[in-house]
Amino acid sequence: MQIPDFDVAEWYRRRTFESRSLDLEAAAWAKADQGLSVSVVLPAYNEAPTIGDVIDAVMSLAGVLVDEVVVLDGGSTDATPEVAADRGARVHTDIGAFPDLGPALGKGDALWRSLSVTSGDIITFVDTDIRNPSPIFVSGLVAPLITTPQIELVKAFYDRPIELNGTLHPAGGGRVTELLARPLLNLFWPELSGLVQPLSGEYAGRRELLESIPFSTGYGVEIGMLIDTLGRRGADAIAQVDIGQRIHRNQDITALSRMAFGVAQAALRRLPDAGRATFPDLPTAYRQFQRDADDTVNLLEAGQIEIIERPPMVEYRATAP
Ligand SMILES: Nc1nc2c(ncn2[C@@H]2O[C@H](COP(=O)(O)OP(=O)(O)O)[C@@H](O)[C@H]2O)c(=O)[nH]1
Ligand SMILES: [Mg+2]
Repeated sequence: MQIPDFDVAEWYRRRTFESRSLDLEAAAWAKADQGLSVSVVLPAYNEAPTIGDVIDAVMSLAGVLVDEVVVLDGGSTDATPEVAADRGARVHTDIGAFPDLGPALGKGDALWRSLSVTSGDIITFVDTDIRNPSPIFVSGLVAPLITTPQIELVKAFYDRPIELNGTLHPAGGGRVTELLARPLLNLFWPELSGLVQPLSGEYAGRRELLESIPFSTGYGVEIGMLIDTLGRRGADAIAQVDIGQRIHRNQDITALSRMAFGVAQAALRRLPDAGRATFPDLPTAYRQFQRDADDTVNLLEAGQIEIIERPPMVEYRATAP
């Protein structure tokens, strides 16, 4: 099967929202009208310095856009569970959620287990190492789900500054995203090439969707979820929201290398099922984004990056005029 032609720019226009232009009040009314409940799941492994403020930001929406806040703790050895409980979150350990399965196999397994200890119709996942948390990380993600029935999964995107020697540099973060995930998606799943941050840890989905797809363990969970949602529900079921900026812990290159290996496994394993394991004509269009001075993010015209194969020199010499 060929890689399908897909109008990325058209999807981007229809399915990209700016958090500042969402009507959160209307979303809160619509949520009450439809009787929808929202769970927030916070995966955490040794996040005591940051998890308290993340919970406070989420809790500010309690009773309005949020009904339940649950921390999935991966066996932290610091004060993460105590801080979390103190700020009003319900704390589960990943092993407590499924004792028969033993300790969770990384982040994706923790998120999968969270489905069994939450009850919301909509589940929002938020990383707990965020240093600039804000309620918009939750409200901005659930609003499009509440107001648009066709949308089933909403991903956050943002600038990811990187901290080098104590100084923040804009847009230097997201190395696994830029060097692995987006190139892979542009090659094999161009329908997902309009996602600015496909690996973002902040996203909301409908329980019905999340319970019907597999979860990759570890750091493969986000790319696997996108590919499976695309396969089962189509590109229009996926949307993204600009949250502005996110600052979190930047991992060192050896940790990112392991992360990239997991992300690659989750993506490549899905090629045969997606019918994309044979590829006579790989796409050459590559999508990139630019944040303007007025802070809107734009999808740029696709650039063409075509790699051609020069024949072995002995063959070339033999046939060259
Ligand atoms: N429960 C649980 N949470 C985890 C595990 N590994 C990472 N996390 C959490 O998942 C979130 C994302 O992990 P992080 O290491 O920051 O990944 P990155 O943001 O992609 O660099 C953070 O809130 C972590 O605390 C795990 O094995 N179990
Ligand atoms: Mg992080």
